[in-house]
Amino acid sequence: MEMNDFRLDGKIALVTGASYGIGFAIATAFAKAGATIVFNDIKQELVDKGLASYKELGIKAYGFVCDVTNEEAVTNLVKEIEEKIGTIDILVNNAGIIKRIPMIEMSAKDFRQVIDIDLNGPFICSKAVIPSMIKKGHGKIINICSMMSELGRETVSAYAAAKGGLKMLTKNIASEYGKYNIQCNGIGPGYIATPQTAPLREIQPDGSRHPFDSFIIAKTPAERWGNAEDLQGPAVFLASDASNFVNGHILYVDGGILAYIGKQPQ
Ligand code: NAP
Ligand code: GCO
Repeated sequence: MEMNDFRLDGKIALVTGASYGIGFAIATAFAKAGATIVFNDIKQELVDKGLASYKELGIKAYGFVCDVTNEEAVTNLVKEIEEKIGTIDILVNNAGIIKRIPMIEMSAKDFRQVIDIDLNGPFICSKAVIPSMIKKGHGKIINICSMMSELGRETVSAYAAAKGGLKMLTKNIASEYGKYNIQCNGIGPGYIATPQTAPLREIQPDGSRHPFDSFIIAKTPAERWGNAEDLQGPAVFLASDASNFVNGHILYVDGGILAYIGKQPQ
């Protein structure tokens, strides 16, 4: 093994939904490791915001407006990237939403929207990039799963179903395309402080921590929420040649929460 195996020089990475949050952190780490960054978001103003944020870090990124649930738009995006920038070596299926609604109060429409973005989106994007990866003789797909790929909790039925499905889609892509030197793995973040989890960390009217915030601290051996930067090293590893024999694996980056029964209430 050479330490260069952990580098991404000369690689083109598409990170979906990467104007900010976890996707942005992963993309910036890829850029620092030498990759060319391409990202998409669903609104032009978000893409512009993302481009400005990357530029502030000295990163020349390429941004596109594209909804990951729109197969024609994704196919055209991949074609445009291949024509203008080059073949995609690394795909990170990061774009995702969550709706926190008690299941029996959730409309089928809301349930379907979460499944569409969080599970169909990764299917559509992976299907679009794999043919060129096969031609090129290598490829890396990283699916951003979740603790909810393993555990349930109240109000997140659609999200858990999607992320559980994404875990198995990861294993299936690994199984079906491993022979073409394509590795497909997942990253399962724990509770990460991003806009998506902001409602769970809101300071209460009396100035106290949100009950869920305190709950997560008690359930996490690291006794803290994760931050998006905690995911950067694992993502670079799974995107690099250093992980060429790692396939179908979900790497949980959760501060130990999945291993821990939780702190005894005082
Ligand atoms: P976030 O802050 O909500 O960012 C999600 C990004 O995806 C946003 O830029 C969003 O754009 C974009 N997006 C949403 N729907 C899209 C679509 N149809 N097509 C393209 N882009 C779309 O979320 P995050 O916390 O960074 O999470 C990123 C990923 O990590 C998600 O898959 C999430 O499920 C997963 N995850 C998060 C945590 C956590 O604790 N934060 C833990 C485990 C896993 P808009 O702003 O327009 O919606
Ligand atoms: C929630 C949170 C979680 C995190 C993450 C945990 O409401 O429980 O949003 O789902 O986003 O997925 O790994």
